[in-house]
Amino acid sequence: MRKGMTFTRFIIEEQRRIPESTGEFTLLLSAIVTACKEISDDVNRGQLINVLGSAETENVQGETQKKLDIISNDIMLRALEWSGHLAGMASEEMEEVYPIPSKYPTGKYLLVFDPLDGSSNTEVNVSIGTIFSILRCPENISAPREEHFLQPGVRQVCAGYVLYGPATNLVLTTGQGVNGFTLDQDIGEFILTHPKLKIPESTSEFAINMSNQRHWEPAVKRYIDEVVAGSDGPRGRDFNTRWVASMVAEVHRILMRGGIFMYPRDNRENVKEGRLRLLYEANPMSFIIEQAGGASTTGRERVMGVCPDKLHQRIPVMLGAKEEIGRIDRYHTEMDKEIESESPFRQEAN
Ligand code: AFP
Repeated sequence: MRKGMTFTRFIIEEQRRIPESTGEFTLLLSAIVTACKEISDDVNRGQLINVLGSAETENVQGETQKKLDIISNDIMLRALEWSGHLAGMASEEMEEVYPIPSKYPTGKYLLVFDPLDGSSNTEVNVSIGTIFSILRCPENISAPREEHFLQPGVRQVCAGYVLYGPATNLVLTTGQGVNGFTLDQDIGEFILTHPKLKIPESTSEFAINMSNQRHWEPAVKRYIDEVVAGSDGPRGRDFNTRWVASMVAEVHRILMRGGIFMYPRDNRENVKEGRLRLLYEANPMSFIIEQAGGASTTGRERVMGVCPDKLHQRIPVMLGAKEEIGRIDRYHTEMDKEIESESPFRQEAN
């Protein structure tokens, strides 16, 4: 007899707590998880089934797609389009909203996803993952367009990711805390292994791509200079750094042992608005982090408060331990005040 509750039992018990629930959401989650098991299997067998390497195509962001990006996207679409629970889907890998084919019934939810985040890591056998977010389709809309997906993160019904690493983990929130599951390959079921995940408020571990240092804004430079100075600097203690270049792996590490993750905006042309995608990466991860007791910011506002103005919008995101995120926010506020006080208009007014 195996220990731990299966994912199937977990979601059915959660559904029973809400007497008016129709079961539609439970079935949708179950279909998403089935799709991720299929992706997990392809990722695992990678080289053996010839799915690694570049597909020699570009996605809407102008990034070269990996074969596995396209395969994973296709698995998500095929596993979910027939379910009857969705009114539409949007993916990081597709330029436009994916309508539910007319031969299938539609439902009341919208699904947005990044089918394979961190896919630049596929050839080196480093952890990658699928990120998803479920929104409600606005009332009386059966064929949603882009504008119907442009909802702030606070309106997410559910967010989750599946990490394909040494083990396959599913992490999920519906706004009632965060729970983590591990795939038992022998029985093909996720088992609840990390109930009620919580992030420590303080940390001495940070993740940022240091090679972008010269492009950062002064507030980020100041924060990183101070933590790198360690016990010789104003923070008076040593910090440790990690960078996997796979947001799913970074967020998972933060949920397991604390820390912060930063991908700030910088002055490179393609990173002026930020590097990560609001709908597919920043919002779902922010929902999970906040529900685990952490915080998530652009440096100037709460990520989940931002109202998206386009499907593939990018955004700065810094998330994790509350105390450090609070400090990063403060450094941005102080920087903006300083810039404002140096403005010639302000000096004239004085
Ligand atoms: P890919 O999916 O193209 O590998 O991008 C991964 C990602 O969106 C995120 O998961 C990483 O944190 C970040 O980009 C890595 O970006 P850099 O390559 O600029 O470090």
